[in-house]
Amino acid sequence: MRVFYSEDHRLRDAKTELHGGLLVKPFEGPFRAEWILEAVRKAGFADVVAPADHGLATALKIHDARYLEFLHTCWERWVAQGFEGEAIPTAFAYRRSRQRVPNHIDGAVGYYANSVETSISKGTYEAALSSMNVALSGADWLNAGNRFAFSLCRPPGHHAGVDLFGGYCFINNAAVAAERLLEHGAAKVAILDVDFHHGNGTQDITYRRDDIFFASLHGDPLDAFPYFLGYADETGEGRGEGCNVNYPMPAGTPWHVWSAALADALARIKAYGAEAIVVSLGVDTFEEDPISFFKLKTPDFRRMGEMIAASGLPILTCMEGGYGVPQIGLNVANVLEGLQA
Ligand code: Q9C
Ligand code: ZN
Repeated sequence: MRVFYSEDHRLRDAKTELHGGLLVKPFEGPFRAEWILEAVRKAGFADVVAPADHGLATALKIHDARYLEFLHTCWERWVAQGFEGEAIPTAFAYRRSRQRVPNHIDGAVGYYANSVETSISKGTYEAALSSMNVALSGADWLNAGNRFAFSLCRPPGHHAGVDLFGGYCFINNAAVAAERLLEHGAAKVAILDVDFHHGNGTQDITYRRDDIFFASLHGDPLDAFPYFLGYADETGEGRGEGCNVNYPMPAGTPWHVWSAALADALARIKAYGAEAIVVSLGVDTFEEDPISFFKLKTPDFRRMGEMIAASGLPILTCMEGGYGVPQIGLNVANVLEGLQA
């Protein structure tokens, strides 16, 4: 298994997250990638490679061009406005309002946001691009005929929609990687999202498509972020009807319940006829995760990898969430070990 990793993830180092009415140190910070890389190396995954620069061509098939331009220029526009803190949205394109992009950066930030805990800070765009390149390089490793790649993406991507950022995400790394597999000739691919949170961005991107099957296992949206998408009756639309499946689960969900949902998702992916799986790997399903409510234990992550590998398909694993405790590293390493067991 080749591991793709870029030091440029460090450029995403926001000082503020709006949490419980306070501006706190973000749960999503550079230390996460450090913990994960260290544990993965310690587990014997020594083939760690920097990504190639892939430009924007594939990203432009996933994201709106004006949105990418917004991400590119947001910080300099925010600073030019004289604002002294990080860019945090305050006004939104709400129900029954017009959907036009304001000229003022304060309005543009709100237009492109799906949640407000995620502030845009200096270097965010550069880090998000490096994370996308990490995912794309993993996709190309599969395109070259290899069965496994681990893309240690940071910042994560699965909450980023066609033209939306939030939930610590800016560019949807897994979706861009899936597009890359299709560009290389695959007819059908699946994105399997095992992060604790619903992959609302990925679902937004893939909902009307029949060439990407999307399956997500997550905390019930009635009780968990991102709240407004991820119900079981969201099955896809138009050509994409039947190509989306959600498994919302309640607080306290343990491995034996969670793994039954995984088995069902894998059966659906097989029936669909996917030629490869992009795994959106969040280890925030861990029992000690500070912002989540599932009860997976460290050895369960190895079983998770084994179950996914039993599909027999090529697998690109892209890092998504997982917070708070250094065991996130071991949990990720366990998934990788399970995959190639
Ligand atoms: N302030 C991912 O796991 N809600 N994103 C935070 C604590 C947002 C999670 C609550 C959670 C976003 C990639
Ligand atoms: Zn998550």
